[in-house]
Amino acid sequence: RGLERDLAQALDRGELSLAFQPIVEASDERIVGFEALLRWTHPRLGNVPPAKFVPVAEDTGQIGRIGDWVLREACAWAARWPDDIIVSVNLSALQFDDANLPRTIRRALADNRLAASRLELEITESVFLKDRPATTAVIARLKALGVRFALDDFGTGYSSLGYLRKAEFSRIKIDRSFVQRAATDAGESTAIIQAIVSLATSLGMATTAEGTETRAEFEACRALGCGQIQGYLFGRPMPPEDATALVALKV
Ligand code: G
Ligand code: G
Ligand code: MN
Ligand code: NA
Repeated sequence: RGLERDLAQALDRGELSLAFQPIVEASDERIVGFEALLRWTHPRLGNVPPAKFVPVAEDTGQIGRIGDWVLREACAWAARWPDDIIVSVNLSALQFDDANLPRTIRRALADNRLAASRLELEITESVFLKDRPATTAVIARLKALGVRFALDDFGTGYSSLGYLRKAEFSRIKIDRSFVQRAATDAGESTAIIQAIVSLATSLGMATTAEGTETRAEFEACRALGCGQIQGYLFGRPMPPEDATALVALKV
């Protein structure tokens, strides 16, 4: 399709950009980091959502090049933020097929003089679906550098808990489908969030509640022990300059 041909040129034509969404500490609502979210402004179609073009990038083998750019760009922006603000980057499962991934990340950190502890990588359990022995090895190498891993979209996938043991995540990101029902349903979503927080806590992992749009959702998640909160309530994904200004004001 035309989309894959256009995507092949998007990077060189400067059509890709990052948007940063704030992540706040539940206790005091202070910004502690930003999630980097890829954006494509197509010359004719306008904004194409990542849900549409990331799969195309994966199918056509372009995700490696695009993913490397995302990592470098995210680290470059994070280097301008205060030292206690982290950046969270989504990685596709396919990026783990590239043996150079640890080197790319080491370089992105070094070139920007960014401490590894300020980079968090978000992966979904799909990373473990294909049995790639290399994946666990790559994660171990990156963890040894000091990079942290978060398990994204938790609760929506294949619901095998074995990979929690395998990969030693620092954080579980609770999918927004639970968060958004927590304030309204008969208690099922609350019970699920509670179970996830309890599981995370006993495994030594932190939690982030995603997709928090209302004060009621925020209060519910905080009361359930979610340590960090992300969602439109605290900010939509925004241009890098706006995110940077937001944390510069708070120093
Ligand atoms: O920002 P938005 O809600 O439209 O993102 C939709 C999906 O695209 C999310 O699942 C998100 O994880 C994914 N996504 C956003 N940015 C990136 C990226 O840089 N790399 C990868 N692999 N996925 C991304
Ligand atoms: O899969 P992942 O968690 O990476 O996807 C993040 C996506 O969630 C982004 O595309 C972002 O735009 C979206 N998102 C972030 N906060 C909210 C929210 O409060 N409500 C909704 N509906 N989507 C959100
Ligand atoms: Mn994510
Ligand atoms: Na998510």
